[in-house]
Amino acid sequence: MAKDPVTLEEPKVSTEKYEVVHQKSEVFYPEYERKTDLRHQTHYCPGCGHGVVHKLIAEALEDLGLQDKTILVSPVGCSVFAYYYFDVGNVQVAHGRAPAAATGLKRACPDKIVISYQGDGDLAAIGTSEIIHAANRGEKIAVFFVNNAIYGMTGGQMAPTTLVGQRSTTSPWGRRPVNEGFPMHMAELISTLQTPVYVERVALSDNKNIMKARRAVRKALELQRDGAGFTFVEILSPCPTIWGKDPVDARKWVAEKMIPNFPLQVFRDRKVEIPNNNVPPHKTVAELVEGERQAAKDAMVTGRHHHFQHLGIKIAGFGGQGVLLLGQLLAEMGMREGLEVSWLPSYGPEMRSGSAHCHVALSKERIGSPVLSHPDVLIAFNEISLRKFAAEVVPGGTILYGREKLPEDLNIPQAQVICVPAAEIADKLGSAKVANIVLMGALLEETECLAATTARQVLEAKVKNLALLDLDCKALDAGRVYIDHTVSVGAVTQADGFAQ
Ligand SMILES: Cc1ncc(C[n+]2csc(CCOP(=O)(O)OP(=O)(O)O)c2C)c(N)n1
Ligand code: SF4
Repeated sequence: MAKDPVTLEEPKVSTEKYEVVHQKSEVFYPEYERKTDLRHQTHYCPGCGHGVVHKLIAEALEDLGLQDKTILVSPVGCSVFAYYYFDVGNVQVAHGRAPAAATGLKRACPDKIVISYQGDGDLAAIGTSEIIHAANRGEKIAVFFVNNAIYGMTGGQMAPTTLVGQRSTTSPWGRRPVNEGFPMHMAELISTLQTPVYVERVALSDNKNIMKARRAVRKALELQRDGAGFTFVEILSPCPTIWGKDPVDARKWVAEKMIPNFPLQVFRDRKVEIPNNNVPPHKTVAELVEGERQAAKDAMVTGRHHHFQHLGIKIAGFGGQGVLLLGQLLAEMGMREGLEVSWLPSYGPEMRSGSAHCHVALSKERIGSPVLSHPDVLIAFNEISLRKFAAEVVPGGTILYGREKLPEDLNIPQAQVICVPAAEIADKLGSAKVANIVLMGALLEETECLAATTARQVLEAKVKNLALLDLDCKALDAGRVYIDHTVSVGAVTQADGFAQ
């Protein structure tokens, strides 16, 4: 006999007899839109401390009336989705970078309350330098540091805060100080710095301690409201799932194992006066952009006709030869002549002698990409760069090679190659340093892409040392004259310096 289909009925629970005393703070969204269903619950595991910390922060923001002024920076870690829950300004950042992002936000919007919410992997491992320097600068941000002694999100790797003897997937025999070092005490570390105004460690081990944590969270936010300075609250927090415990045992573990290792304490609670002299005048981003725009307009050389729609120039050589600077000067000149420009540098970790190149685009239209796969012009300061990039130049393009002769075995059929012994010319003028400006002069003369008068204006604006400016102007002229001479002599063969 066929059975009736089973239907699930909504459980009938009457709330008539009950008064609802626990309500969700209005700082949380009414519904969490992370998923199409389960819009009333977070993604946290049952018994996870993150949910409790969220609640403490939300209630404090609500009670202090700070919801509309708050920007919460959420980290990478289990709390990555905090922005789905808090109805405040939200930014989610790369792993460990929350204090750096919070710094930028607070400096750009000084009247906002900025919160950096971080786990122990995020704050004490990949983000160690960000948190220490933000604390040392005394950034006016509230950091809530949820220490659960493990990487929760990624399945339980050892964190800097993992206890001695505690097992993790990356310390399967238990953490051994001889191999992995001792746990890091971030609240203690930060309280050695001069600038923080408030540093406290609290725990979510039992209701009494949760009430203390509540007070600490509130106090940190009050201090932010009052513009006091850097505040740091470390919260020892259960992670039942990764610890392999039920929620009750996980709380016990916080009390019995974590607190003895990470003592609960107020490490710092004081007003700090930081001398505020010699601070540059504060301008808003809009004022700065407008100022730059006006300066660019004022400096613009108008009325020049450019014979190209788009010109791509690649400049390559060693670090220290002025490769990148030459690109910047050309871009600046292009701007002054009313063109769209881009400058894209690329260099190795070495400051000097490593390879360096840059792409400069000059265009009458907006530039789609600053990367030039096929430049119209290559300025190669040395043989390595010439060999590496010559084939990229477009057919009919131009190569300025900063040596007297081309290597004999090198054949570059598609482009016109002009050899300009820039270092020798610069040397004769008094300094090999201006070889890049010699090449700039050669480029302007050969391609007529930008005016020599603009080059002089840019040099005058950039070079403050008058002797050097004089040398640069001479180098510019010398590069131009060299091309004039080469072209007028005309009959120079490829191996000697000029090739078609
Ligand atoms: C640059 C980068 N490196 C590594 C990761 C992988 N990763 C994601 S979360 C995480 C650790 C999170 O641990 P914790 O900050 O303690 O937060 P919890 O999940 O325990 O709350 C790591 C290493 C990543 N997302 N990005
Ligand atoms: S893994 Fe741990 S920290 Fe992450 S949500 Fe679950 S209990 Fe919380």
